[in-house]
Parts: sequence; C-alpha cells; structure tokens
Amino acid sequence: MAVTVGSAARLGLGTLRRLPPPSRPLLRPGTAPAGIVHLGLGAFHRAHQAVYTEEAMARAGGDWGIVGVAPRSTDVVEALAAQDNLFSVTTTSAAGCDTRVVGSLTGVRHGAGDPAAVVALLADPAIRVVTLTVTEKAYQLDPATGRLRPDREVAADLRTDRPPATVPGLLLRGLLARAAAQGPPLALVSCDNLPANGHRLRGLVEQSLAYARAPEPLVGWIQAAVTFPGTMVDRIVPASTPQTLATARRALGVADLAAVTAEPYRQWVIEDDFPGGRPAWEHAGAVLTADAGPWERLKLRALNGVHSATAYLGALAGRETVADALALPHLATVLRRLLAEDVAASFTPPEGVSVVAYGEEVLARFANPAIHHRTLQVAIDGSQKLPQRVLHTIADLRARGRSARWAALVVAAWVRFALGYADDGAALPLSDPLAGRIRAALAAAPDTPAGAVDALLALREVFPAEVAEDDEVRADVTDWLTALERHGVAATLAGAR
Ligand code: CS2
Repeated sequence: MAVTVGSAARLGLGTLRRLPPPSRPLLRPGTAPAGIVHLGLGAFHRAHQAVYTEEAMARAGGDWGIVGVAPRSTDVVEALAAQDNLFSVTTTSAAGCDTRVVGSLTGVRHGAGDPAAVVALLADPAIRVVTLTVTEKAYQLDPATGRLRPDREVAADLRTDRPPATVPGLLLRGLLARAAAQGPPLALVSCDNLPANGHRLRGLVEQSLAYARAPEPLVGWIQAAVTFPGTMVDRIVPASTPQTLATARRALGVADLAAVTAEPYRQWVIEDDFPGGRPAWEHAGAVLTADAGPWERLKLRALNGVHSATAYLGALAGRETVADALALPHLATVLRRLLAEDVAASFTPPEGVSVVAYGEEVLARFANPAIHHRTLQVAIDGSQKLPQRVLHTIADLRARGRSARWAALVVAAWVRFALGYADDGAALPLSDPLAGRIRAALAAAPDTPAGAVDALLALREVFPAEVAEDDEVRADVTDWLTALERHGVAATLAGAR
C-alpha cells in the first residue's frame, strides 16, 4: 500500500508507474548491485554523483549501485528509506523545468545511528569506490595547512574503541577492517571543494592512522591498496525548501520528501586512478584525466571565490539570493575585474580555457532566476572556504609581484560579515566551526577596521603567514573594510576603482 503524505501518494517502487514517462528513472531501481559507498547524502550528491552514476550504468552497465550514508542527519535517511531510495532532481532555469527520478541509490544508512553497518560496508569486497560530499569542515583539517586538528569527538573516534560517530572515525575504522580482511583495493574520492581534494583526503587518512597509532601492517596495506583520485565537481544545488517539494509533487503527481532542485549545468573532472574499477562516468559527460589540479583551481577561484564574494557583499546589502545580489548596481563590474585582473593572473588554467570566458559563464549561471540560492547558505563556514577560494589567489599574485586588490575586497567583505551586521543594521548569523575563535578575536581587538583585520588575519589556521604578514595585503583589506563600514556596500561598489 502506498504511504500518503497529505493527500498525495508517496514516491516509491509502487508508484513508479504513475509517473509521467519522461520522469521515470533510467534504471530499474534496486537492480544494480552496490559497488559504491557515498558519505554525505545532501542535495549536492543527489543532483551530481548520483545522476552521473545512473547515466553511466544506464549506458554502459556495471555493478555500481550507491549505498548512501548520511553521517549525521536522519531526515534524509528516513525520507529515502520510505521511498525505496528514490528521489527526483528538478533541473530549473528561465527556460522552464524538468523533473526526473534517479534510480542509482540502492540503500541508505545513518552513520552515527548505525556505525557498525557503515564500517562493514567500507570493508565489503563488493565496494570498490567510496565517494564523499561531507563539506569542508567534516575533514577536521586546518584549512590553511591541511594539518589534522581533531575536535573532542574526532579525537575520541580515533583514539578509543567507541563506535565512530564522525567522518574521520568511520573512514579509519572502515579502512582498518578492510585491511584486516585483506580486501580488494579501493578508491577514496573526495568530491568536496577542498584544495587538491585527493591529497587532502590522503592526508586525512594518513594523519588519522598516525594519530590512532594504527598497527604497521594495516597501515602498509592501506598505503598500497587505497588511491585518492582528485576531482573537480560543479553544479549549483541550493538546499531544498518546501517550494522544492511542491515543485516535485506537481511534476510527479506523488510526494517526494527527498526532492532536490539544480541548475542545468554540471561538470565533473576526475583523476583516473581506480584500482578496483569504476563506473563509465565518461558516458555521462565526466572528464577522466591524469591531473584534475588545473580544473580544480579554475573552479575554486573563478566560481567558488566569486560566489563567496557575491554572498558576503550581497548579504551585507540585504540581498536574499545570489541572483538578487548579482543585480546590485556595479557588483557584476567588480566581479569581472576580480576575475580578469586577479583570478586570471594568479594561475595557469587548463589548456584551451579562458578564465574570463569561464567567469562570464559563471556570472550567467549565478543570475539564473529560477535557482533560489540564499546568500546566507553560501556565506556559511567562511573560515573553511576562504583559503582555496580567495587566499590562494592572493598568495599566487603576490608571489608574482602583483597586487591583489579585488581579492582583498572579498576578504574585507568576510571580515565585515563576521562583525555581524548588515548595512541596514540587521544581524547576520555567523555559522562557522571557528565562530567562537572569530568572535573572541574580534571582541579583544580595537574597535577599528585595522583592529578587526589584524585580529582575523592572525588566525593562522586560515591565513598563512605569507598573506597575513604582507603589508600591502593588510592595507588593501583595511581600506576596503573602512569603505564598507563608512559607506556601505552600494557606495563602495559605486566608487570601486
Ligand atoms: C557554494 C558551492 O555553498 C557554497 O559555498 O559556493 O556550494 C557551489 O554552489 C558549488 O560548489 C557549485 O558547484
């Protein structure tokens, strides 16, 4: 019998035949045996890797069903479990929208609720690929250096026998169990917006093994049998809202409590280093390469850096969504100068790619009126995002003897955001794993723009010495913050040279 929500039946195997044919999954759900474990069941995974993997299996076959693990939240696990692991993706733009149910998820687990099951999955010989979208902060690495800095929870997971409750803990236990069983090799694939995400994930595993004082033979097995391909992932997928669910229900005729909305654009560049095989993701449009580094730098600096700029300046100016923020007078001009004068001059892009042309496409994507991506959503966890999005641009420009004025504006906007008030005096929330340290540093600082800048640039886990101790950078950030505090975003942008 179909479960009903309100007056509508619920999405599930029993209601698939009611869906309009173009909205049905490409695969018969539940028929592909599991080959992938994915950690992080957020909207981004559902609209990105799950879609690529379904298309790859539909075109080229393979036992690559995904078991999705939500490390913490239970809502998405409950919603998917009640829907036979089915959910829909609505692709939306000014041209209209299109909704399709995805059939690549074969199971769901709650990490903190059932850690033993997750550890067993990571050791299961059928699993040959583990992907992650757990957000930057879950890695517990200093954003500037990649050094493991475990909080109490992670330390307890790594140093005691308690059931693991954190991502580093689940990974460590799973890999040790796999090593003890001498299982088949495995690729561990970060799909988070970290700098050199493959190296960062390898660093997390190696530092966790050392911190846990893991036995040498098991460490040796992991070093030999586990690879860490780097990736660049891209698709704008805002957090789902009641509106998302209403859209899905209209399109499907049944209720989908795990529905997501995404922009049409998507990109995935993956280093091809999979010792146990992989889905034929190239059949779904992914680019397999020997080095994802140039693509990753392009995306982190020219998309995510510009996203953060738009989010902080937009939130300060009282704009709710990224698209609304982009409509602020002069903002697009300033972002184009950031792209052309700073980002493009800071690194060598992938062959044949123009950073300026890529940036134009990014701005057009941000302007998509059908994507309600909140500035406050992009603004969260700034301490974890700024290094790879903005500070690397600054460091590389300065190493080339150039100034970094536009990138300094983004840092100033973040400092002003952290001070907690928008231009109209409305309070702004600081959601950040370093919020306590940031607030304490600001509270102890002189109440001047220079005081606030010095206080936050002193956070060494975020700002490397070469940036923080660069007098020109400090002066630029302080000038911009002074302008933002005195005149507000609108006048600062209008007068920006
Ligand atoms: C955004 C990203 O929330 C954020 O910080 O910049 O989630 C962005 O939408 C994606 O990386 C796009 O691929």
